[in-house]
Amino acid sequence: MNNQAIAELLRNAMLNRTPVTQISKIRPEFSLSDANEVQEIGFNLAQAQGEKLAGYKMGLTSKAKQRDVNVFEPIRGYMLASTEIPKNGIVKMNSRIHPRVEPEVAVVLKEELRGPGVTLRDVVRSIEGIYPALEIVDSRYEGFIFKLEDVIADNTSAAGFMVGRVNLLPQIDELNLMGITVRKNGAIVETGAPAAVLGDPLLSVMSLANSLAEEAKSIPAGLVVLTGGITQSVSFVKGDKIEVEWPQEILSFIAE
Ligand code: 0L1
Ligand code: MG
Repeated sequence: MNNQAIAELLRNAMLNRTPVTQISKIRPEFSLSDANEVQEIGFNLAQAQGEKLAGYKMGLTSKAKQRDVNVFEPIRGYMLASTEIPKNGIVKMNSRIHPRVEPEVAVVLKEELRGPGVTLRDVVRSIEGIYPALEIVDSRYEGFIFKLEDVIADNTSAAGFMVGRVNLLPQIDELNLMGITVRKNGAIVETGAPAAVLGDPLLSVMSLANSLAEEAKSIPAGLVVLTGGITQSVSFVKGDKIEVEWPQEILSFIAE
């Protein structure tokens, strides 16, 4: 199976809610460079079907997330505009396989960041807003099991995102130690703080800009950047209510 066919397989798995065997099992020689190519082809397929780029994401930037899926390197992917969930909205289960939710910090830039050589100071200077957010991940692989190459090819399991409306930029110095809880049906199931993300989620934005530069890409102003799950992700099923609580704002949804 070539990279084009793999990208089509993964896109169809998402559209048809049918998980597939890990690519690394079908093609043992499948490399990181193949995986990045499949992710790119997958984006082009989505775009050809009318999808729009809403932003970029970093994944596996916290120890909790790395242990969660047994993959120990940060990865990057993209988010499609059609997957944005309105704040306190409904998450439709009929387009999902085995979704999980994770609390994140989202960053929006007021000016483009183009690497290589982007520093943390460059990031801070370029920020328009820092927002409470959550991401829904939904691996297209059977059993939610994959290797590094598999999950990159599968666009880092990206399946949805919600961004809050309170801009935390004025509190940038306190961001790392803000306490966050995730509740499922009222019970606290995860707690954490943004420092779990590389020590500072803004470092995740820096890494993203420098990593995109390897493909002559930048982070444009106005797009959403998800910096990576702060805690382990939390699975949910139809009927569950999820709430991600920050000191300033609660993001919630009901799975229907
Ligand atoms: O933080 C992340 O968004 C990680 C995504 C890839 C692993 C997963 O599916 O949980
Ligand atoms: Mg994530």
